[in-house]
Amino acid sequence: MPPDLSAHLSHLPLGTVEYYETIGSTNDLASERLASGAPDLTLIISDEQTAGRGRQGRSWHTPRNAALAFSAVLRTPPNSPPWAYAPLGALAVHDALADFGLKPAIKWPNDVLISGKKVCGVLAEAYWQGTSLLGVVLGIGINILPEAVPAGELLFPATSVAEEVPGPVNRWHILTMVLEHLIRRRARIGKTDFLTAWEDRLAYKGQTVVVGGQRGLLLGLTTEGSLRLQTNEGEKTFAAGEVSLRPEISL
Ligand code: BT5
Repeated sequence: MPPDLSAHLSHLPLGTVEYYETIGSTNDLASERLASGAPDLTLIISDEQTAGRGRQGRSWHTPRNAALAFSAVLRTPPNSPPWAYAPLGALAVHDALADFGLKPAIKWPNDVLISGKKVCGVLAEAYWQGTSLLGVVLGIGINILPEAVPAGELLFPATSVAEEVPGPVNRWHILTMVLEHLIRRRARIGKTDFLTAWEDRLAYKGQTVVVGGQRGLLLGLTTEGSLRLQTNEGEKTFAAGEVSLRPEISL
């Protein structure tokens, strides 16, 4: 593990921290660790991913020396709502980037944008034992340098932290800040201020967007984290995982 990385993380209440120069997907290894009983806040961090995953079978590009890619094993308390973990990751990244003076926004449900471009993707995967939630693997990918942004056609325009902040950026410092926010915010899951914080940081609020082929005004969130849209046929709600969102402007 890079000494600089251990020094940054030393004050945090983490489980085991594993660092790799290259790996398939940090989420895959973290799910193995979850299954084999790894403690809460076990972290798998990799410089490069050769099979980084997005949602619904999409891929996530993580070349060498350019990105921050990690997955956290989260042991979930009883009755914890599984849908809260992707926004937990997005909130933590949002607030960490805001600490650098940036003005990020969360593109519902799980992307973090800067200047309207995607800088981070979150992949939360829930693992069940029968009907009880065993835990969640929370995977976070942040583009640090411009090389992290894949060349060619993307679902959504993308950027990197270095393109947005003046001066050098240390990815382990960003990781530390994300983890600090994550640990703090996690205690608020299930409370109204968790939803309010998410809603306050949503991109395109009050603007026309297209969700699952439906056009409408983005109103906010339901108490279960679904998106509320005012369409011509009245108010509709969309659960995360079923649909993706884009601003009307990109049509
Ligand atoms: C996501 O999926 O945005 C979730 C990405 C989660 C990645 C982390 S990295 C650590 C952990 N280990 C993993 O294997 N995954 C997690 P989605 O919303 O489905 O977006 C995927 C789409 O984003 C792709 O189809 C591309 O169009 C685009 N994309 C791929 N790599 C990108 C990048 N580095 N920056 C911006 N866009 C990217």
